[in-house]
Amino acid sequence: MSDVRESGADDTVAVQLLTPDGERVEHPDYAYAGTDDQIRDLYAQMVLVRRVDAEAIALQRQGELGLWPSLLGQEAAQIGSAYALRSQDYTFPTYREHGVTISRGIDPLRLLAMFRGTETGAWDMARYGAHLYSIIIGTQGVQSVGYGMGLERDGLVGSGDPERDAAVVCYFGDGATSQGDLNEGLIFAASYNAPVVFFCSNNQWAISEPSERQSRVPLYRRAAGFGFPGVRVDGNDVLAVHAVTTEALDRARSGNGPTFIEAFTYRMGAHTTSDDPTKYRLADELEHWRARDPLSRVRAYLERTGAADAAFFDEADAVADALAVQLRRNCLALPEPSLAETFDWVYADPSPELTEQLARHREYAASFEEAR
Ligand SMILES: Cc1ncc(C[n+]2csc(CCOP(=O)(O)OP(=O)(O)O)c2C)c(N)n1
Repeated sequence: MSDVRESGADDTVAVQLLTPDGERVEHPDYAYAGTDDQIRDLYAQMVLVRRVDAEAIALQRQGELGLWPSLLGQEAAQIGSAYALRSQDYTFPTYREHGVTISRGIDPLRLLAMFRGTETGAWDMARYGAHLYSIIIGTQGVQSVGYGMGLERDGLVGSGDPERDAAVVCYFGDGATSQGDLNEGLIFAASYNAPVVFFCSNNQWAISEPSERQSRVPLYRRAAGFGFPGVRVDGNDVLAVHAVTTEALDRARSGNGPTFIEAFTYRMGAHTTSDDPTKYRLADELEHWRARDPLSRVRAYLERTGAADAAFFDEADAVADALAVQLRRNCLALPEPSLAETFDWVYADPSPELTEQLARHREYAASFEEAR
């Protein structure tokens, strides 16, 4: 399709193991090592997170959420990379990485609660190995390297014990690569050989700014300038994303330093529910990418090889629908937050000032009760 803008057009270099038609293909450097059972699991997870996403958009449209950044089209990048993680690894997600956070074990209701404004997203980060969402673009670059350097100094990198060695995945978008902080992170990671996988979901748009306007070279090639490997993967191919991320994580955990992964994908929806992409991009482009849908190629593979039957697909849809129904019910029933709770997650050991502020707040709140 010659009239379709395809930024970073050397698409041929992207690692691909499953074509848009669902054919498994070989690559000289990467292979998907999982079984068909695991591919079915990847598919079911992608169905699940797509369904959560659709329900969240519907809730926002009905006025129940303030905002929602959709993951539509990026399911393979998120689930494929998240499935390569071990429990001891740590992730820094952006505001769009719902598939990653759900995969880390965070209840999707907590994500809705954050965008409903009933909580600030203060989950137990150490327990889930997932930092809070990064809303300010690119900040997580330096944080990820700091965390990775901490892992290394704690002796948790390169010890040779796979149950112990850990790494960090820093998720960010193509737009974030234009931010200073992110580049500082890349430099520090190179200088200190930090165990960080920089995972760029190049969905080709930073709101209305196309990635090709922000970089003269495909993003994965920037890694060479920092002195560590960069690889472009077909971000809509869950098997390739899994294989490439697994390799990068192994490198990082074993003490061989950072990798930059550019998952070349496409944001099928609006930037957030506050955005109208028809103002800045063409319908043709959407059609071009619809044919590269991350879920339908896995489904085509599973159907053609007979690795899954109609009952499996119905079940995956039914599980996702049931979760959506439950999520909607629980979202509408979320309690109003109490101001006192905002004090809970500030310090492990609250400072005397905060303790006093909390006491004063409690007294003030109680005065309303007494006045009733
Ligand atoms: C430092 C900073 N500048 C601007 C913004 C406003 N903003 C929110 S999202 C966004 C675009 C980010 O694009 P990208 O990094 O490609 O991620 P995507 O939303 O496409 O996943 C911008 C500019 C912000 N949140 N932080």
